[in-house]
Amino acid sequence: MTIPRFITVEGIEGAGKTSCMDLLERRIRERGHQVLVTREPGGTPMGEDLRQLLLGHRHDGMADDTELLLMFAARAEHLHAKIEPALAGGSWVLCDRFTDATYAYQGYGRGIDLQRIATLETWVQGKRRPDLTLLLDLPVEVGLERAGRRSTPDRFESQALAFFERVRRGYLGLAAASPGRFRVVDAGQSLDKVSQQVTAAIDAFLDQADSR
Ligand code: T5A
Repeated sequence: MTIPRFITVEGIEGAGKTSCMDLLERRIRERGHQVLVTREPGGTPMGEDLRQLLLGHRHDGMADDTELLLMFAARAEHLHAKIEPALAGGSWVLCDRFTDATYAYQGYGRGIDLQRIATLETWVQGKRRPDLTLLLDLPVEVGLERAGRRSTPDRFESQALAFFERVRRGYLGLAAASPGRFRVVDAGQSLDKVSQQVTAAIDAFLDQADSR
């Protein structure tokens, strides 16, 4: 049996992660693998409650450290209750955002020391890291315009443009530092063209995983 793989999808708001997740799930299932589809923050009943605290406007003045710790609290529960049991049971896991989002948003966006994030990452995750991360990259203005078309802005979407520029640069820096794990997709193109790039990336990964 193929070793189950942990795949994450990242990108700024409006990058198109939702359509990308659907496509990835379909391609993985077509190869005969079970796959658990989940998201962060969230993925468990407690994680979804924390998501509401983090994304809603009830706590607009939340301290940056509180935000960081709540992200990792949700992640600890998610790993314990959902991700690790799924992988141990032979299912692949496909997650909409994971710890790269913490580096990008809390680290590069808010300015929290990256070393503190790395300490929490090791504490909460041990050696667990994604096997493949698709980064949907696009200009900030395009992403925010797409996201804004859809709903009223959440606590993150209400941030200034400069915040998202730092987040985007942070993501690209993370991808450059781990080229073996990341595939960067040009998400500023039409949905068809984005889908082609995502399909090529996941098919190549599946070919490699299935041949082992
Ligand atoms: N966060 C999260 C942290 O700060 N730290 C962390 O550790 C974690 C885990 C989560 C928020 O929490 C933050 C980051 C986030 O701010 P979320 O709901 O997961 O929020 O993330 P969002 O980015 O807000 O989700 P969005 O739904 O806005 O983005 P998507 O999923 O990337 O965008 P999607 O697919 O819904 O597309 C948006 C719109 O664009 C259209 C779609 O049809 C849709 O209308 N679209 C396109 N239009 C034209 N061309 C294309 N190629 C298109 N692709 C999509």
